[in-house]
Amino acid sequence: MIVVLNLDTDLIGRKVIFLREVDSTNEYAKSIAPHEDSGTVVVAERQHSGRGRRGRYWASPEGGLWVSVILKPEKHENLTLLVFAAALAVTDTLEEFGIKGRIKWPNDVLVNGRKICGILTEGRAGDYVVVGIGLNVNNEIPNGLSRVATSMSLLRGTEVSLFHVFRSLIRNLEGWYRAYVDGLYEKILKETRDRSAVLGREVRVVDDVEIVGRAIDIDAEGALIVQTHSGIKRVTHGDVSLRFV
Ligand code: BT5
Repeated sequence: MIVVLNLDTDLIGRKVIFLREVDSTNEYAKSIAPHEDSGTVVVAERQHSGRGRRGRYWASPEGGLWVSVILKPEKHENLTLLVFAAALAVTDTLEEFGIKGRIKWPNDVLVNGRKICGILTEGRAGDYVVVGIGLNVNNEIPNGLSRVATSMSLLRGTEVSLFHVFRSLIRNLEGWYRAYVDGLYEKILKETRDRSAVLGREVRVVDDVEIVGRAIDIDAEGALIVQTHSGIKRVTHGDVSLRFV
């Protein structure tokens, strides 16, 4: 069954497609993106094949917020900043529920060092971008992840209204997306640095080669600057994984 509801928002969420169950809201959003307006939101109660980066699994049982937003910015430059804009919207929403989230470059939001949200941005250059956001709200955290993940209800000690979280997230996404479209890159970068879980910490960046050092900055393009024994390295947002040392 598909329920379509229209919210009174200017851009994001003007149209919301609500699904009880889907493989992945990102896959669904990509399949309809060419024919949808910018701002259409796909949200599902459950995903049976929720995905992280590099085909990794994203646990998506009922009770969490599994959302994908179709965006059609005129300029597709610097999508890393769009990921940051989404992460900022998530931290704003957490704040509204009394939870302090920190952004783990490039695409996670952590609370007390545990992952509460992951963001997966995909798209077709010049055409559309799908920003997928998985936020643990009232859902159970699978056993295998209980030491590394958390949820809003675990942190608050009580269930929270999924609809209120959703509405807040859509509003905040709209605000930060406008900042992105208006080219307020410095604002996005400053807030991302201020809310970073990474800057000043010893990190290990795992890619084709491994980089170990202290994360010292996020540059204008959104790359992470790491001070290593052999000099300064610049790590761009790709499929890298970042661990704390
Ligand atoms: C991410 O990937 O963090 C991006 C996750 C994006 C999920 C959203 S939900 C809506 C939309 N539709 C989709 O199909 N995806 C998007 P990555 O950085 O690769 O992290 C994946 C890793 O996070 C896994 O290998 C697990 O270790 C961990 N993980 C899986 N499920 C989790 C959960 N519910 N909460 C916290 N951590 C989780």
